[in-house]
Amino acid sequence: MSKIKVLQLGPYSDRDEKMLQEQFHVHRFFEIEDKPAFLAEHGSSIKAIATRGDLGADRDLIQSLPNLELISIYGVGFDAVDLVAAKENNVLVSNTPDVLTKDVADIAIAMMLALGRGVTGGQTWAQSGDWAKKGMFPLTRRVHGKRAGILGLGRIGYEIGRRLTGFDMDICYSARGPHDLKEDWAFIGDPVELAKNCDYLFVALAASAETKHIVNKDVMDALGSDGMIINISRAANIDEIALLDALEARTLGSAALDVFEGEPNINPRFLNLDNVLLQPHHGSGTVETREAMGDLLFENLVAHFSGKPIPTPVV
Ligand code: 8YV
Repeated sequence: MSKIKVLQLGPYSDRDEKMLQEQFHVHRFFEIEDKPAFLAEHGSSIKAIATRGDLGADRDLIQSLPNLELISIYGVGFDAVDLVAAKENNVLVSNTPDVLTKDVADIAIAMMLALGRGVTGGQTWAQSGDWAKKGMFPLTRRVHGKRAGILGLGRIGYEIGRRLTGFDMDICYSARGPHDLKEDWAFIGDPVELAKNCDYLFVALAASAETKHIVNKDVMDALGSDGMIINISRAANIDEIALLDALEARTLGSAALDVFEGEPNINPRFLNLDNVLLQPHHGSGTVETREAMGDLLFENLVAHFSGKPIPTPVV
């Protein structure tokens, strides 16, 4: 029997690509120069898309594949997939939840500590000879015992909170409503009020049209000149221009960011700031988690084309 045809939208690890290619006829769409010509010739034979959280799949692409059955996302975020177009065209969508939760929470904590305690600046101080020339590294701000706000208490937000309790932090969170928690974390529904009540604001919301720029100038002003924003979710959750303005004017203390508008090309204004920590969208980027994500991407494809329910559908 001929292999099912899958349109692959971006690179994966060698391991994952080999696994996909053994089972499916994979078209590496990102390497094809004349995409419209390819779609005109092969579009009707494609049954599945293999994409990533950052790449998604838009309406035009979905509509140019009339026999598409499944979009399998390597990533938990499905904001870049046009779910309405998928539904209209009876296309299933799967993602890779849970397997990456703890790694993303880990990097959020690492970013808070690294920026808060000047870890990268400290390394430059030691390596550049400034230590010998100038003496002690400038003092930083304490992390433990401070107040943390978590905007979006989903799986990742919750794991961030669990880790923060180890730093004796007072924790508050925003969500659609209060969660039934065993922890004594305070629910503060309004993002501006949340920001007023914390020193470190973690942005851990699943992005949607509803959450676009939820972190706006008012939230930044409420956080203030000693406050820090840590974003491991999606760039669209923050008004990035307002963020740059606030960081430059120092009305906001600092920001640690794993995600950017237009990534991987980031706004050059970020490059001149000393109150930021910039990471290349790698919250889920450990060998262990990326293997688990690759396995889930593959398992969803295999299940569907074996006539079974997909293990991790996007609801
Ligand atoms: C990316 C992510 O998918 O899970 C998500 O939604 O954004 C990430 O895990 C990953 O970086 C691969 O692009």
